[in-house]
Amino acid sequence: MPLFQKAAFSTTVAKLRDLPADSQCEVAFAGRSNAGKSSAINTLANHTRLAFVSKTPGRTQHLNYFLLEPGKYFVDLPGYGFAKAPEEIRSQWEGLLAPYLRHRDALCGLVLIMDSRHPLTELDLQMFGWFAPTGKPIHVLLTKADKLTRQQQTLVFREVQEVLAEIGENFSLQLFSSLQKSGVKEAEAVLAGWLDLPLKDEPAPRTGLASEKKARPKKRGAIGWSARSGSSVTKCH
Ligand SMILES: Nc1nc2c(ncn2[C@@H]2O[C@H](COP(=O)(O)OP(=O)(O)OP(=O)(O)O)[C@@H](O)[C@H]2O)c(=O)[nH]1
Ligand SMILES: [Mg+2]
Repeated sequence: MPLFQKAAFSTTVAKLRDLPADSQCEVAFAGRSNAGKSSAINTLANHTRLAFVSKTPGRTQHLNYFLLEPGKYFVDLPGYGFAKAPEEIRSQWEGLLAPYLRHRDALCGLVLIMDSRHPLTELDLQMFGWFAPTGKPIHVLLTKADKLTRQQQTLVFREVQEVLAEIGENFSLQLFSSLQKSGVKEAEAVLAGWLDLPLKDEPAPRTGLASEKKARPKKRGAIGWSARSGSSVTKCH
């Protein structure tokens, strides 16, 4: 059974004061609007319509909480980069997202979703720069990998890997496809570490994606790629 199969919708949060008080450890999914955040949550939960997926960008407007185990959650965040009135964006960031990302103690790591065809947008880089000071880990999913050839996958993996290595240490990276359900085991292994959940089917099998075979940097973790040397992983307590 997939690790997050029991995920169930819990609550939608529009105001900081409504954040679940019982959360000990939560993983948030951030990224550009339409990048595939909600789809990735559905794929990890092995569920077709747990998180709301839409062809219209900007549909996830609040923080949607999905309960994994008592006290442990996935959080689907509103996407950035969708053309809205600037004051709307500012108030959403200042009022909800910025304080959430910076100060939420229960947040144990960020999954940053990037469309593998359009990675590292200016807003993605801003997000890295902005979240990195928290010292918490970021795991990048280069999603919609099904839209790329193997060669393109390898190239984009390397390109993003190089940029992340320059930015900092607390990053890891992998290719992912919600359509093909590829990269699930790799993501599970990283998130299980953050959430302190036991992995059921070890070891994680190879995804067969090009990055696994060709892009092996010197400092490589057990799965995917991690910019952090050594094996320390943030866990919730
Ligand atoms: N081919 C392909 N399409 C995908 C994949 N992941 C998501 N999509 C499609 O991309 C579109 C946006 O997906 P969502 O999961 O709603 O994206 P989101 O990041 O949650 O978007 P917002 O909530 O608007 O910020 C939908 O049409 C999905 O079907 C993928 O891995 N492969
Ligand atoms: Mg969404």
